[in-house]
Amino acid sequence: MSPLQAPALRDVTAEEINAFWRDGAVCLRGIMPESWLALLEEGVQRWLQSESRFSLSDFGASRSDGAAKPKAHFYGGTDHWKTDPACRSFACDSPLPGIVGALLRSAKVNLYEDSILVKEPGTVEKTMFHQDLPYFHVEGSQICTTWVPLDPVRRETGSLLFVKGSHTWKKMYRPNYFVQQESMPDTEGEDAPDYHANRKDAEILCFDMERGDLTVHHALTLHGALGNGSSTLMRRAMSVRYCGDDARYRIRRGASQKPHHAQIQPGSVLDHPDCPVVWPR
Ligand SMILES: O=C(O)CCC(=O)C(=O)O
Repeated sequence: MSPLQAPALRDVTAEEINAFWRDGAVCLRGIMPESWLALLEEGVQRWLQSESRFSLSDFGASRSDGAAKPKAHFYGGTDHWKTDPACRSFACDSPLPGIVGALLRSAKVNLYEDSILVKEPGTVEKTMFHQDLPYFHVEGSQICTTWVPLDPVRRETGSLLFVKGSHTWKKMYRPNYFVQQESMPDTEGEDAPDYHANRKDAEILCFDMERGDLTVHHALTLHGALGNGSSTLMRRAMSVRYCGDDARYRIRRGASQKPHHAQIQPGSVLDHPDCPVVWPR
C-alpha cells in the first residue's frame, strides 16, 4: 500500500478523547503506521542535513555554560510543510488530521504549522515550560499540538512533561524562547512558571514512547521537555499543530507572525492557503 493510503492503525477511543479534554494531554499508543513515519523521517533527515537547520542550543544553556560551542544540539524549525513534500504529505495527508478531528470533536481541521524538534545525544537544553496558544495568532478551544517521535523516547532522551489539567486554569502565560525561561518582549500576561525548577504543586504527565505512538496536547496545556542525557540515542520528533471548528484569527502582540497574518481579518475563520483545511479530505 502506498504511504498516501495507509490509514491509522486503530481508531481513537472514547477514553482517549475524555483523557485529552480532562488532562490536557494524551498519549495515543500504536496508532501511526510505519510507512508514514518512514516518509516523515525522510523530511526530517533532509532538513537535518541541509543548511537551513537551526540550532536552538546556540541560544540556550550550552551558551551560558561559557562553552564556545554547544557539544550537542537541539535543532528546531517551523513550517517544513511549506517547503518539503514529505513533511507536507505527513501534515496534510497522513492519518494525523483525522486523529485530531476525533480528539477535538471537530467537523473540520485546519493545519496551523509544524515544527521539527531534534535533540542530539548529550543535548543539555531542556525545553522550558510554555503554552502553545500564546505563540499562535488564533483563539478558540479546539486547538492542539500533536508530537510525533521518530525514535523511542524515555525521560533520559528528552520526554515531554505536561502539567496535568493546566489547560483548564483560564490562564495565558507569556511566550518564552523555548530554551530560555525569559518571556518574549511586548507580550501579554504573566511569565510562565518554571516547572523544571519547582514541581511541588503540579502533577506532571510524562510518557515513555515507542515509534508509532504520539502525544496530543491542548494549546493551553503547560508543557516542557527534558534534555537528551543519552550518549548515543537521538530524539527526533515533529510537532504538527492543528485547529478545529471554533478557532478564529486573533493577532497577539509580540508573537512572531507568518506572512498571511498581515492579510487576515481578526475574528474570521482560518481557511487560507497558508492555514488550509486538511480534514475531512
Ligand atoms: O520537542 C520538544 O522538546 C518540545 C515540544 C513542544 O514544546 C511543542 O511542540 O510545543
